[in-house]
Amino acid sequence: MSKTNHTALLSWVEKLTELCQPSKVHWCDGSEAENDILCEEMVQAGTFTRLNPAKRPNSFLCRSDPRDVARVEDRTFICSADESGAGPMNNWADPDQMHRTLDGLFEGCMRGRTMYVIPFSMGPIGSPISHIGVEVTDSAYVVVNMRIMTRIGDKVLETLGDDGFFVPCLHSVGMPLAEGQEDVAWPCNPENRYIVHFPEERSIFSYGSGYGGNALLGKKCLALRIASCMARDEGWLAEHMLILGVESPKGEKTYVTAAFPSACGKTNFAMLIPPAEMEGWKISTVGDDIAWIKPGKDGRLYAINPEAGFFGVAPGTSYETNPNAMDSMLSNAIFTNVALTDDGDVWWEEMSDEAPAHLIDWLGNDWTPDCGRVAAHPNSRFTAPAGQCPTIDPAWEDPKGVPISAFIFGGRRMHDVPLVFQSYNWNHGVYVGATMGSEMTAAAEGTMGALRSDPMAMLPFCGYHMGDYLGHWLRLGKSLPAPPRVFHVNWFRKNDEGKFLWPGYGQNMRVLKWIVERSLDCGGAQESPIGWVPRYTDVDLRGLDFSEEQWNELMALDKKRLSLQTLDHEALFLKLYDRLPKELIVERQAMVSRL
Ligand code: SAT
Ligand code: MN
Repeated sequence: MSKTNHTALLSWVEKLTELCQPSKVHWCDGSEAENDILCEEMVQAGTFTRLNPAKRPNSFLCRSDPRDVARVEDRTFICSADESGAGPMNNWADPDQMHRTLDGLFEGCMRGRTMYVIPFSMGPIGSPISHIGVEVTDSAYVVVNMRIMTRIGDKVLETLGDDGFFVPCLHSVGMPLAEGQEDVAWPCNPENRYIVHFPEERSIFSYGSGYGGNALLGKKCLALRIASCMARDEGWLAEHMLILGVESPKGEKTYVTAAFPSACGKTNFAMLIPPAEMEGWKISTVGDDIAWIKPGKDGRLYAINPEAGFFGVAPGTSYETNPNAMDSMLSNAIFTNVALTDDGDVWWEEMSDEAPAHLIDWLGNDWTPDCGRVAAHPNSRFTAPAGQCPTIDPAWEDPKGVPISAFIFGGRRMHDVPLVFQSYNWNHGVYVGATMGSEMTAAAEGTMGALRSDPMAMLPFCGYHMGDYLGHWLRLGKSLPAPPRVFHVNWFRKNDEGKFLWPGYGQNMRVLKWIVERSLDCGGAQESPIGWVPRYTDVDLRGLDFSEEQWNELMALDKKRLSLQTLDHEALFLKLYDRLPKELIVERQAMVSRL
């Protein structure tokens, strides 16, 4: 039974019921009782394995179909009214034609299944920065994950009222069941996947996959691709950024956001633990993946985390690399495609120094340390409530958001980019964000070590033309009396022997402290061709055995390499040529002449 009088919502759900022909419709209320029933049903169906309650209460393991393990960028479409609206970085398809394709796919696609209606809020319910979506799906796995990742259920319907705006999101695993046909543990349709966005309509359609961002439509689809279009039209920012708070020993709090491409340790940075020598400095976590940022009446930018949970990559996460993430998933968590231990707990690569002697791997097979295979899929995930994070910021659900003092961009750059620098001004900062990139770490991503340009870490997530997006950033900065300072960091620089020059992890607090000081216009720095850089004495290195020679090697600028890099930027600019803001060409010229 629906608990809403929202006419547009009711008639949309009715239309979908006719189209998808489910055997049942269930309006999700978001309660614990409902969650318990769905999880138990998935245990019965073989989709979920209940983990040992003594080790991990109220937590479950799920194994997906091995053909459905990650977002599928080549099957992701932006169907703007005309092709140029999507820009050269997106797959475009004609909206009318795509609607016809989708109508065909969705017709009868939920036969033999329950259709769940999930009203959800991205951001604290009722915050002026938040937005509401409704996901209609035939996957119970999606419901229980959305319940962790967003706020769902009756309270959202109440806020929506009788005529509030919502983003309609339709999802199906694309595997209808014929009369008497037995289901499989992870239904999907890998041959026929579509992740489709209609930016003008503000609607989302997803077919054929049940995994992560393909199916949890609040995350990348709504909170980034559709929201970036809303933000452009309404004068705010929807960004692929973590948000963290830095508290000084005097109790002063400064919030910053940071954008790193995937596999650069965003979740670790969001939950950083300062080294013992930096007594009194504290980090708190507002979000680890997405930031919605709006100008306030006072001319400052305020950010919320639109999500309510973490959907983090499991492998590599450990009590050594990120104890706060580990503590966040001690209970009420869902694990997808990790390994199962003999005592009913989970394990993945690098979780402990020594692997258990026996496991059931992510494919459900016996696994031993010498078998030559990984136990967990490299893109295996944990879903955990953000409120369970020990460092969660007291203001993380504040409807006002938190005031942002700095933007940080970063990437994995083995050779050429120093540890940290500050842009000279907002426009230069936008140039730094636009030209950021990361060296690829897996052969699967492309040529190992090659630089993948990823403007503002938004390459797969910007719902419109990247040139217009950069123009939007420039305009927004111009409208602010004192825009936040912009920085670039690189934790990954190596020497000629391939050894990392900077210890990283908690020691990144030293960089963060400098960034905070510079944002408050008090830290020391000197000019360089790429921006303001800290001298050895400008950074708090107390208690760290780090010589001035080491510092100079870490911060060295290779002018030849940097000049060559501006040629890479040229390749990006050529792609965006017809909508490239001229301010960025000016910045590039300035950079070249400084070099
Ligand atoms: O699968 S998600 O989109 O949620 C995570 C990612 O791939 O970045
Ligand atoms: Mn992400």
